Amino acid sequence: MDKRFGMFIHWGPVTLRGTEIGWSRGHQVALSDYDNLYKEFNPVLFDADTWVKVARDAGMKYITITSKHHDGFCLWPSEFTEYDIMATPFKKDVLGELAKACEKYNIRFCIYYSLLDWHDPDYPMHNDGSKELDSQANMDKFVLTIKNQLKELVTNYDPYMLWFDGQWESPWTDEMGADLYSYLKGLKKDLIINNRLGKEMTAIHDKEVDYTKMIGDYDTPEQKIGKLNLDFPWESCITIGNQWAWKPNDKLKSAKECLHTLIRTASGNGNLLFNVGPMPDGRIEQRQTELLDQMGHWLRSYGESIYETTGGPYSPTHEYSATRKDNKVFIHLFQNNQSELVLPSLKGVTVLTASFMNGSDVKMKIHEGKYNFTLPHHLPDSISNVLVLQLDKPARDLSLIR
Ligand code: H79
Repeated sequence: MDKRFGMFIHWGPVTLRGTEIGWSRGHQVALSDYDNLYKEFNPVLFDADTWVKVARDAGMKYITITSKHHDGFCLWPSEFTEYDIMATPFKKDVLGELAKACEKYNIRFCIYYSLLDWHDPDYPMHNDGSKELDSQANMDKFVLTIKNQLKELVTNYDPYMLWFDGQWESPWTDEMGADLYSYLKGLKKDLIINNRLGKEMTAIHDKEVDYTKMIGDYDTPEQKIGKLNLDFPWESCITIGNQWAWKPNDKLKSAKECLHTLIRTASGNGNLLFNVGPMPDGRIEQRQTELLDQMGHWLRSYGESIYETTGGPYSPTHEYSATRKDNKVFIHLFQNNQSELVLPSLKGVTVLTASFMNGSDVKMKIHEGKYNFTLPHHLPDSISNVLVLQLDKPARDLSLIR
């Protein structure tokens, strides 16, 4: 959790059509077309070092790549299927090259793996939204295949984390999830595994979760920022544009939205797994790398307020959110046209100084149990500003102010 910021990569033959990897098969793209795209998948401009450097320069500490998404196509040479990268004209081990580059640049290498598979006849559902279960399918056999593939992945690429998906479908059960969890920990005991081995998760809907029912080490809110939680680790996965897989001219978030997404995540004590979708030729689109560069630029000045911090003590509002570390509370300001900021005072500590990170001191008055900060007309940073409260005691011990 101290790493705070990782890169999610969704990639595969579907990028040749520019439609979504998770639900365009048999919809925007005809089945017969979709299932033959691998024959044309030839990303000759793929360079693992370049991808990893983009992540590193953005301030990301780990990379999680789709080894196999719901469509069943595998980005590594797998002994247990023909439907993999070796069947394409490209014939290179994308996962292997990426794992090696991650090692070289000290970035943690992590693997996404979908538990459903539209391509494998043993899995009972053969497309997105299937209503009927195929009686010819064999879930026991399918689970064996999954275990074989995962053993292959863990043995060959030594991932730091595994990111499962698709466990909401009816053929998958919590029993299978619990069994797979202990199987994987048996293969590598310090492997970190997300909670999509079991049904209980925050996911897309804002439902209250029962942490005792979860199977996995951390929660995975999808396309939304998780709630402030100091007790259970979480990581939000969020796209830089609208689609997971590359889409030409996809509407991307602004640099400010990208940064505020990261800041709000850290303020909730969570991680951000920020998704990019590389193009079918193997490059990450320049519009995406430019945004990531801007995040990296900001983080080089303000990283102390993000990495290795704890969320809170203030609950996030539309105006601000907070992180803390050592004797400091960092107040992240989301607006830049305020003349004043009022915060409830912190109990049992004294604010020694208040100043802008990379800027000047800020005038603070205490009035009726509240801190009143006078904010200048011109703020030091054009994208996102941080007010630092220097305390006389460690900020970590402060209770949350809801
Ligand atoms: O890989 C990306 C998406 O392609 C994949 N997850 C991210 C990381 C994804 N596949 N499908 N979906 C997302 C949408 C699934 C939504 C739902 Fe449900 C499944 C709605 C109802 C069933 C799971 C259970 C989520 C909410 C309840």
